[in-house]
Amino acid sequence: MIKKYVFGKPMDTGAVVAKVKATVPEGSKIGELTVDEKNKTITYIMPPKARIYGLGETVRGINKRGWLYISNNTDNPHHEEGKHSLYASQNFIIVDNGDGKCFGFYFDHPGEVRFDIGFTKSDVFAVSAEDFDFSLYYIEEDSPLEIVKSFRGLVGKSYEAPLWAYGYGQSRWGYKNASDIREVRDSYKKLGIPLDMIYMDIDYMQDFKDFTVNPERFPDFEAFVRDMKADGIRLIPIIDAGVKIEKGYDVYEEGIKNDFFCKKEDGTPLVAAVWPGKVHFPDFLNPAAAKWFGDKYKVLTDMGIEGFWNDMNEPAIFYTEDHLKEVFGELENIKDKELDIWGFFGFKGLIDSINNNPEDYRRFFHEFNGVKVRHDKVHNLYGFYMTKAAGEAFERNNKDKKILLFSRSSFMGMHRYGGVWTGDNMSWWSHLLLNIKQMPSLNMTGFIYSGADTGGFGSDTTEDLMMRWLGFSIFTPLFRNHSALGTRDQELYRFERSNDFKNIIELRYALIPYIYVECTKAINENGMYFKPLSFEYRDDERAGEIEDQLLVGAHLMIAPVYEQNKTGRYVYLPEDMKLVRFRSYKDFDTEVLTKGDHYVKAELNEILVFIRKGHKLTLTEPAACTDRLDMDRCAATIEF
Ligand code: MIG
Repeated sequence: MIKKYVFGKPMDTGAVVAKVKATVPEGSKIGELTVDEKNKTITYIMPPKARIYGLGETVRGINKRGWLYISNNTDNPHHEEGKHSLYASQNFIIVDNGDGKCFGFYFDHPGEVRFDIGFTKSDVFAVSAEDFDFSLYYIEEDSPLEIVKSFRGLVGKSYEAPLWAYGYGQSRWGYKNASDIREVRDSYKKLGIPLDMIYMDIDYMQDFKDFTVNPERFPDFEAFVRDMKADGIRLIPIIDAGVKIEKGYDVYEEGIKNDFFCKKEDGTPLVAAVWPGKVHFPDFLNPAAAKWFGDKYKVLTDMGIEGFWNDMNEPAIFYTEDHLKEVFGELENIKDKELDIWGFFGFKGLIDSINNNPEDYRRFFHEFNGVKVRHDKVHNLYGFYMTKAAGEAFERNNKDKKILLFSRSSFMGMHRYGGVWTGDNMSWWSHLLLNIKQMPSLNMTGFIYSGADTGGFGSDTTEDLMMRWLGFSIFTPLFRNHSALGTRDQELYRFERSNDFKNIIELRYALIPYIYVECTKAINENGMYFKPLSFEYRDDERAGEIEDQLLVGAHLMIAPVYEQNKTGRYVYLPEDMKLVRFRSYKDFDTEVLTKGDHYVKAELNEILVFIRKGHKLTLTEPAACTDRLDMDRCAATIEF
């Protein structure tokens, strides 16, 4: 059961699609919550055993208790546990109070929201927002999973990716031209490792201009797209939020002519800088601007492109022209002064304040629902509305096809238009574990098609990290190996144990029917594909604390190895299960294990899968790419 309460004058964020009539609260209590309008806070006193779930893509664990999470979409490539915000804001919470009772709520607000979950005071959960204008949806059901389903009914059906998007994708920031990309294709082919997608990072564009292709690097782009597709490979270009300021560039000229860019108080468009140099930000919140920008994707779909990733849409700001002027002014003041140590740190702070500066997010405005709104008030909607613009354009312009679409920044509601990847992680073992923990939280909020940069984006990966990470990522719907410019090459053919890599990727392809069917179920039933154990085994206190094993679809549990130099791990079984230890889709051994704790061996090339009682796993015969998969060809069936 869902009840809606309205406080102040909330903006319609577009997150909720169901019509719910507002209830007037009686006094300050809404179910278990206490609303304190004077202090702009909603509180809940957490019983000792209460577990808190939700919030989608964040740092830390599946149980969110014990930290301060701030909804404030930020381009921050350091996903350490000391951080409070990442690229996404999903203000959805589930409380399981530990006594068999649970409730959930959605705090619908487009600006900054603080979720202090036992951070300031260990038993106090406090939600606060500077502007106390919001709709609160209070959800009561019998279990956390039922709360998820109810909530998702409210926010609408999740995005469905095309089947081929469940294949394996290779990406790297630094592929410069068609021959670099051909080399990726040929190297995979030579080793017989399946591949479905090669991603094109910003270097494919002409001077980082959206919807352009550099003709020297990609002569006859259309033919190139066709040629790759003949090998079963789709090219997936990146689209950045900022539009380069350049006379004669059609996107810039049209944006100016139609007044589609975000403007400052004085009515002139904001000048920021990102990869293209100086840019304007399209006002995706303005429907006419959104339609215009969305239709631009047609430039690429007309050339045969079938998928995109939207980047830098928090939006990331390297600097704004105005703030840079202020900084130079300050520098002028201190230039000839003798700096004491505090003066020196002040100077250093000034330089560090240049990118993603909070002041800059207060310098520009949107035309939102016909009203002029300062950006920071609706900040968390920007990536959502960019992706919505693209998704709605595909519905208009590409009716006969499913287009792959995912974004870095997100908000509730965006799950209807695309998936997400979790941004710039590092090639760290701790980030493999973070990836494992992020997936079920993303699924709660309807982001089913999601995944992380496998192998890690920043810093140098190692062969063993790549192997173990793949051992997890073969279960994530979005399955992409991506890395940053300047880091160690990490395409699978760069390593020695190519046969083991081949076996792992083939196992993914053998699992695609299972993964696809289970994801489709999660989408159609408003359910989850990745679930924490606690969602199924509610009375099992041990299971409630397990965050490094996940339920995957209806039939399986996985227990990835996420530490270096390990040849096995402890696994907790909440019931008897059949262990399948895969070395490849046709080389595996099985063993029935009883409920309880087990130490389970898993060499570097081995993947642990557990089949739940009364369930089965069917594998198909893998192929070089999804287009060539015969999903009805059964390679093995393992039952318990
Ligand atoms: O400032 O396009 O998260 O995946 O490779 C970095 C270059 C911009 C950030 C994305 C990353 C991508 C990179 N982009």
